[in-house]
Amino acid sequence: MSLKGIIFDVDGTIAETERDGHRIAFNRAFERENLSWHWDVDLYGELLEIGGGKERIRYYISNYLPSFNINQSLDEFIAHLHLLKSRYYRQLLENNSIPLRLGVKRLIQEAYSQGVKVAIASTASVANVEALLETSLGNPMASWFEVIAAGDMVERKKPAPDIYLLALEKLNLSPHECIAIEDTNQGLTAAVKAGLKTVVTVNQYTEKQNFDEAILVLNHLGEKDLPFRVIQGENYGEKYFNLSLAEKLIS
Ligand code: XBP
Repeated sequence: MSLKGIIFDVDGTIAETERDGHRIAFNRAFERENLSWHWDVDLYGELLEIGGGKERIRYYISNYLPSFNINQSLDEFIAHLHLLKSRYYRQLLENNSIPLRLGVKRLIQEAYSQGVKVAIASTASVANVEALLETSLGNPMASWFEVIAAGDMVERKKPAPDIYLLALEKLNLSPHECIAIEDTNQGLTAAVKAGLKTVVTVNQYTEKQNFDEAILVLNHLGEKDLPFRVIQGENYGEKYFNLSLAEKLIS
């Protein structure tokens, strides 16, 4: 098999964490700090254009709150707010873990059992990625990820290719030996710029985005008895996303 690695994006791809996970945690942190900010579902959809929680807060302050002022450094304020938010996010996951998207667990198991490496390339912070993997996959599956490339490990976040390039370097694999799985246009751009063939599984926030550069666009990865719907691309007669389809897509 030429396929040696699968690199997963996290938020929105492995699990639907944005609307009912990160968004809620941001709002709890704002309340805790007595800020009258509230990110509703639609506003959060707009803010998702900005990858990274700290970057998203900074963007919100400069674009939505022009007269906002504080008596401390803005960097420190944002770092503090983000730390609080990350604690609430972990609590949310621990109390009410967010389920994995359809087909994700099966694909990880299939890859692991056939010696295909699995890795993460995410804009979210390492702590938040690990919290999701631990609560949704548990052990030992969470430890099957050979590489977790995430958050501030690179300077430029998606749509820059840096996080995917880092994942490839740590995997010690070249792009043509791997496939990436993403859910957003920014993530797709990052993966494609890193030279990776990329499959997109859309979700509520991303279904209207442009995915022309994807090798395949699906509603989800599917299961034997719950086939995917192909939105764009060739599925080679397969009904759910498996290693055999991945192999054909990278060949
Ligand atoms: C998702 C993101 C993250 C999360 C919040 O990244 O852009 O910023 O929304 O996580 P990906 P943090 O889809 O690449 O996994 O607060 O930890 O940044």
